[in-house]
Amino acid sequence: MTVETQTHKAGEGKALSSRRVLANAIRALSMDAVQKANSGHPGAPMGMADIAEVLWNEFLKHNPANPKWADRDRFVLSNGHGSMLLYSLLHLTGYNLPMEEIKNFRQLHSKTPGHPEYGYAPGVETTTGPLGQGISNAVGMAIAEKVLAAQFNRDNHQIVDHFTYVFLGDGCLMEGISHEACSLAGTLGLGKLICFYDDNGISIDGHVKGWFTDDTPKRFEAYGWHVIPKVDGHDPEAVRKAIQEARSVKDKPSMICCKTVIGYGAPNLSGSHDCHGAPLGAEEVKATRENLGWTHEPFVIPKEIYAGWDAKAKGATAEKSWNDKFVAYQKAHPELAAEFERRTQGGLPKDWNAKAEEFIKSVDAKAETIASRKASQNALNGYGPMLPEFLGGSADLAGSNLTIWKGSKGLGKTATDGNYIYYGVREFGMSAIMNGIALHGGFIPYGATFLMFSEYARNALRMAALMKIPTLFVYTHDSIGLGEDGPTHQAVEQTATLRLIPNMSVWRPCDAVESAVAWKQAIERKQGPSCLIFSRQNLPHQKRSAAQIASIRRGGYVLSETEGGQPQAVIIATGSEIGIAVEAQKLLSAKGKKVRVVSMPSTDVFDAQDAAYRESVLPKGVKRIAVEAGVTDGWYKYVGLDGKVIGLDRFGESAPAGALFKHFGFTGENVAKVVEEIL
Ligand SMILES: Cc1ncc(C[n+]2csc(CCOP(=O)(O)OP(=O)(O)O)c2C)c(N)n1
Ligand SMILES: [Mg+2]
Repeated sequence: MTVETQTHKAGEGKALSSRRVLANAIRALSMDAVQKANSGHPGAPMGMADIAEVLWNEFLKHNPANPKWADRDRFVLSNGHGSMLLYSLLHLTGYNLPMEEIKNFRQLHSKTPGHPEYGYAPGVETTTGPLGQGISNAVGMAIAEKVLAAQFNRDNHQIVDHFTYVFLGDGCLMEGISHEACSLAGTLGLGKLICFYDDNGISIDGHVKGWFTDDTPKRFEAYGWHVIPKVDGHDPEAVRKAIQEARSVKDKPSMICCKTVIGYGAPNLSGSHDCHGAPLGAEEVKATRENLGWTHEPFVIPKEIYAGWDAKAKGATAEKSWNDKFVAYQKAHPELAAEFERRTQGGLPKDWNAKAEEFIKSVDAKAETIASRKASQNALNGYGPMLPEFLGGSADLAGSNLTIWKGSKGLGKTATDGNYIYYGVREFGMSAIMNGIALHGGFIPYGATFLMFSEYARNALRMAALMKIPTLFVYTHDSIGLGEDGPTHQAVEQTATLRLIPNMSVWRPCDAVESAVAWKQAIERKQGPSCLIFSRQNLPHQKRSAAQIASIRRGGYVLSETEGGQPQAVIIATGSEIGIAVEAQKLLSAKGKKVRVVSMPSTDVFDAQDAAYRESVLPKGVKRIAVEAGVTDGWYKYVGLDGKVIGLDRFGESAPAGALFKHFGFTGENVAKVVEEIL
């Protein structure tokens, strides 16, 4: 098949064919880089090259010299397997991504990993590859833009005003999360979200007609989107018109459905899943060159083609014009402008630390016995007034998660002054949307559900940790302690598995004071996400000295020391089991047994402390017992093989919490008995 027979008139006319040449640069770089790496996905970049050329050369507001410019348009490649499309665009338009990096596609220490990884190449807005999450991140970015605009724009001062563009394929649309995120995007009327569906009829297993026959335009219309169907994705004029139309619709997100040919230009493999995820092969690469009329050697781009792509001057002008706008804004609204800079740079308010410490002291003074979820809400009320960047929410469990604080106001299609998102029953969507909000900047997103349903959201948590972004995941109803709802809702293995995610900080506080500290630590953590895990049931206040309160932030500390002399044993506990550990300590003390209680609300934070500190909390040679109402495996690294773990290596039961704690041995008496056994 020749280019002409594949395409749909697009090659006609001088202007159009020069556009085609620009697009072919993407095709050549993509097929050559995949060929050199001997792995990768040439099909999607070659199929979407013409769409990308129009979007990037005519519409995208960006400055290659400053990929972090606050008001740039966001571009998300949700079909992240097509990474060479993005790398080609970044390279060609003038980002700091030299040809060496393209040549090193998929190699160790390159900036061009197999899938676009946030933090590697400049201009990559989010890590994509796990299908469906990129579009969901983009929904978060569009929400962030909308809310930030409402908070900061003033008459004649539109300093927040950008689009979020997304490329996505059949895979993203098949994934359930795309339903969660796109449904909410419709409800919220995210008019500056513009998506391009790569409707090529192909996914890995072949022609999608055997497994994906949705009427996508109707589906998105039903969500309340503006849908532009049947656009020829190889006709730049059609693509341009569609983009113009999409940009003009301000109250609905747009879905531009582009008919494309996967691997466009490859004479024998285009239109087939064979070019989805494998090098074309030397022969086909050669034939594609001929078919496209691309006469240049691999990784050689002629000057005039670079010139056609170069976005540096245009980008500098665009940013300068924004900078001028910002200077005028600074003059008219100096405080807002300073606040905008603080928010978009991710800094905390000047008096944050002092005021937060005061709040923690006040919580300690109250000495309340309350559920830690209630303590969490109190913390939101304590910190919220200082943090206009809070953008909270819950997946239809606001009243249970207690994530609404006094300053919360629901976000809606027209209620753009909201700071609280009713995510509906969409745990995975919520989590990926929060990641998008965090990536956009200007906000601290937090969102909640029952701890059990962290499972529904799991890969978004992993992505937050991988991207090193500060998303806050709030989980309540943290163990069998939730009682009557029974084993389907009782988290047993979740806390342990969250702790297994690298760079995830996990907190399971034991009372109101620890809850306040956990929130503070999570808010201050900028290099990764945190999970804040709270109880449904009341937890007793623990008495602490000022020094002990100060050590909570070290993740683990001596909460209750034995009276006199060295302890014979250390009980380590977290959350709701701290009260039980302290009871056991008392019972043992009455029998003359010297036992220390260590509270360990965050194992990862404790593990990061220096050896001397860890030794001071858990001295070598002293027997240890861990108590946590969950699976036991993770605790053996602290108690050793001669220690004991009182946990739950089975699912719970439906019964009142008190009865369950007793039934499963979470009582002061039982813990004391086990301690005596090992002494
Ligand atoms: C969540 C998830 N599941 C599976 C995969 C593996 N995978 C990568 S691409 C792909 C097919 C995607 O089809 P489509 O989006 O139509 O891409 P095209 O072949 O058209 O480029 C699959 C199943 C993945 N990356 N993410
Ligand atoms: Mg496809």
